[in-house]
Amino acid sequence: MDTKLSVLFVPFLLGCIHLSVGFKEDVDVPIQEPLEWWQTSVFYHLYPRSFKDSNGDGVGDLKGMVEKLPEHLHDLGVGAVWISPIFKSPMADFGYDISDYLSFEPLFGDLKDFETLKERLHALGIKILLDFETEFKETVWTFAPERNQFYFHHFLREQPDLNYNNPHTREAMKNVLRFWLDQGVDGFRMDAVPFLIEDPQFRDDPVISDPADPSKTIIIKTYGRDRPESLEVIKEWRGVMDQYNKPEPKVILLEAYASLTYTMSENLMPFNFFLITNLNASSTAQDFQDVISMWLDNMPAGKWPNWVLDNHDQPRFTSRLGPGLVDAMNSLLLLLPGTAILYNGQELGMADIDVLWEDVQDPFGRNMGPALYKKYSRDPSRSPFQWDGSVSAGFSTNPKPWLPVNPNYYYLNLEAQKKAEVSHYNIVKRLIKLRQSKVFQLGKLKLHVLGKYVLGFTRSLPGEPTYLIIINLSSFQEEILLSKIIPEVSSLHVHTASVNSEYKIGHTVPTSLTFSMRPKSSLVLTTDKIKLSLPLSSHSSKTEL
Ligand SMILES: *[C@@H]1O[C@H](CO)[C@@H](O)[C@H](O)[C@H]1NC(C)=O
Ligand SMILES: *[C@@H]1O[C@H](CO)[C@@H](O)[C@H](O)[C@H]1NC(C)=O
Ligand SMILES: [Ca+2]
Repeated sequence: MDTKLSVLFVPFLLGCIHLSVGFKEDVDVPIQEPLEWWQTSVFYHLYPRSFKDSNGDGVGDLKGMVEKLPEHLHDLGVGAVWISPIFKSPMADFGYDISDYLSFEPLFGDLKDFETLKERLHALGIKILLDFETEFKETVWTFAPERNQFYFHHFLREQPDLNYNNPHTREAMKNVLRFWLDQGVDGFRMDAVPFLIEDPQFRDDPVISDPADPSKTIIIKTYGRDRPESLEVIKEWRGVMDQYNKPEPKVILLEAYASLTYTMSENLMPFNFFLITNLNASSTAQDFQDVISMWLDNMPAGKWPNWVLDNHDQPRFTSRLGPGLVDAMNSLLLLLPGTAILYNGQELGMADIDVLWEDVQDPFGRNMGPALYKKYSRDPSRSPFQWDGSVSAGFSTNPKPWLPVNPNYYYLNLEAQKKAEVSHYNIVKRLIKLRQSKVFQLGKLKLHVLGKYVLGFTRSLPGEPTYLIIINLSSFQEEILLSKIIPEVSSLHVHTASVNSEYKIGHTVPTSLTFSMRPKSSLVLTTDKIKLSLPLSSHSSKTEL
């Protein structure tokens, strides 16, 4: 797995007015108004094998999505979903090895099921994006006896590279886009973009010994990546999509294993994985500030930021940063300026599972053998969605789904969290609603290092209430004084508090006195009046999940 993940985000802009509002306090970067759907929506990344199984074979499918997805996303307030590959595939890499781009893998369902899903989502105003694999995807040549020739593949041997230097290949792939656009999809997520065009000289990439296991070697992909010609191919695809821009623009989410300078070029906005790759359980408030600033400071004028904490290739943030930070990290993701992408289960605070060697499914884990699979397998973050406390967490009637359900499902599940007065789910829902307000869409961001392990950030816009988000990352004794950040008011109101916080919605916090927060807790404070007003002492003792 390459850890330098980033994704490009290619928007399709219609005529826009320029408004001089910058996200960073000190820079005036024009933002184009009115904002478009892909800027104001929360995106939901769905891993299809693990969302909902309709027929008891233990694998999620399209009928299961029809049953659960529209209602779930509507309740949560999500505006768009992108579904990891469901195309016809030999399943050497669970759908990332595609054999037919124009039909679905029967395991998942058929075009009719997709049509029903799309219609139900669109009826609720929710956009749908498909995964568009740019390669039938270890830089090596494999001999194909049927052709008496070697073929080239960057990834598994089942994923031969397409030759994008061939105009027929390029046209065929454009026709794939047209086919799905005609079916009414609202956009695509594209994979492995820096590898589109191979080195014309087919030079050998350097081989070094694997630092993790000196008995193995790894290939440093050098010549066949980040080639400028790959950007040309993407521009052609954009051209195709531009013809479908009415009534609303289509988007492409582009995943690229590439450097900032490469992905920030041209008309592309890299999809931002720094919160995944550059933070860990010992990161300080200053580290958080640096990682957030690195993105915003490198973003060219007029571009739109985006934030990702989890995906199907990485351990969940509850493992990377610590299980106590569920609400804190979701608040960060949802209240920073720009588009937020939620990975299914993140809204519940789902955690990685432990997988025994005999149960390993991910080929990248299996290929590493019993000693190393835990380091490489992507199974832990792909466990079935936890719907309720019944058999297999309500994911399947099959008691043995393709991957084990997390054993915490009996209390950590959607049904229980919907009922609880305070829960991760209800907090995400409340924050998704909050981020629809102008101050979160257009307001300035100011980051504050309030203590070594206390991070704060404000969002403000003239004429709107100011919001201050505080996250206690630590277990160190530190006290903070809010008047240093917001001197103009004597008190702030709690808009949202994390499940593990001693504060509740409506509490008032004086800014002129020092105050403290529980470890790993977070608060969304505002200068606005919160309808429900409570004295600090009346802590609710209702069920909390
Ligand atoms: C954790 O991340 C910080 C930056 O956020 C870095 O300085 C530190 O070296 C990392 N620690 C580990 C153990 O990777
Ligand atoms: C963060 O939590 C730790 C552990 O309880 C506590 O000692 C510290 O004072 C808290 N920080 C703030 C700013 O409240
Ligand atoms: Ca199924």
